[in-house]
Amino acid sequence: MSDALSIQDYAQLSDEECEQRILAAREALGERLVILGHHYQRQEVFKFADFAGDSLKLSRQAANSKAQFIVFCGVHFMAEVADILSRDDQVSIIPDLAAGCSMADMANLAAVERAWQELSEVLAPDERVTPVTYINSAADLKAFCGRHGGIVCTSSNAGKVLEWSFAQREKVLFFPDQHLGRNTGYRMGIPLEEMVEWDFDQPLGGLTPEQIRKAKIILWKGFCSVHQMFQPEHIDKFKQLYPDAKVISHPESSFEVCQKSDAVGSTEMIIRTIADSAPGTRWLVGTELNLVNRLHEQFKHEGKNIHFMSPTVCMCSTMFRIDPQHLAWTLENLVAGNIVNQIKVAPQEKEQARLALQRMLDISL
Ligand code: CIZ
Ligand code: SF4
Repeated sequence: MSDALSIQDYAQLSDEECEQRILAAREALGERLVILGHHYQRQEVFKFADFAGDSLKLSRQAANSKAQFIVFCGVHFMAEVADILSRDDQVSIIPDLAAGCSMADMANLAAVERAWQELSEVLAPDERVTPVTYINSAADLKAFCGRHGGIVCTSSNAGKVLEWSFAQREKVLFFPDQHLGRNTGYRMGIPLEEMVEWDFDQPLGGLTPEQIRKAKIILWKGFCSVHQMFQPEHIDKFKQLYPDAKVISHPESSFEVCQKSDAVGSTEMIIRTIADSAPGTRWLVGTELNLVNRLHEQFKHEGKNIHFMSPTVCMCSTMFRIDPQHLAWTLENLVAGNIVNQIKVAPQEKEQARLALQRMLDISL
């Protein structure tokens, strides 16, 4: 172990210099290292990934790999999931600790515990409400779900997870993303009036006891700042220009956008659907820009036309924090025997969070 190398010394390096150093460090670390790249990562970083995928697929990869060091090019909650699902001797690392998720930050343990407490003034939540957290949430919220008979979901399995949840208890408290909750609930046949919004800044979520008693799903008022940029008008304008084109959106987009889309699904589903479509198909895609740009590059040779839904450039700014400079810094530190930016979930929290994740894995195989 030597003194840790400082990130300041990397800030001025060009992407090309970083590339050489990343490749050399990767070579030196060999099988001790696995680099995971989320679909929303910028290409300059994504190209170094040993595995690409959504948060869940990547965490599974990590847990099944022999590697000692799991370098997660994604955001904080993903590196936490990798730590929770991996073996004790594996180390989960994020190249920049500031790569959080603004949606995940919209729900915290204190606010969710307060909500649970307030709900108990109206009904007995531990008997009547299944707490469901989207994987885009901190580990302590996954642990909350673990100890209250709840579960985690991703955008690929939210429907199955809600079915499981209703088989346990009559209602669901869904956090932090109202849109994924509403879009999935509606698709299952739950009318909009039976899905109420919990405003975490208001006493009793801004709801009356009567509204809570009648609700099937209580939706936390969180959202993704990237996916909320997509508007139904973008779809209308596009369809005027290209009446035969198809529209595909991520379920973190608003209800109105999802209703106007031909297909709605997770990043993995979006990629699969476009890959399986016929040559010549034109798509309007409502998800993060880096993924849409990559799809455009990947499929233009098959004559598929891929368009981004918003007229403004909207990227996930926290994903963007992972750059070649931080990746080079992380890997060269590992070569020098220094572990930087390890993400380590506390043991009890880890056990309870794993329980909630395991319930999800058991039903979504
Ligand atoms: O679960 C993920 O990786 C995210 C954030 C989105 C998706 O649909 O894959
Ligand atoms: Fe979070 Fe939205 Fe970024 Fe996904 S795109 S990581 S939900 S802020």
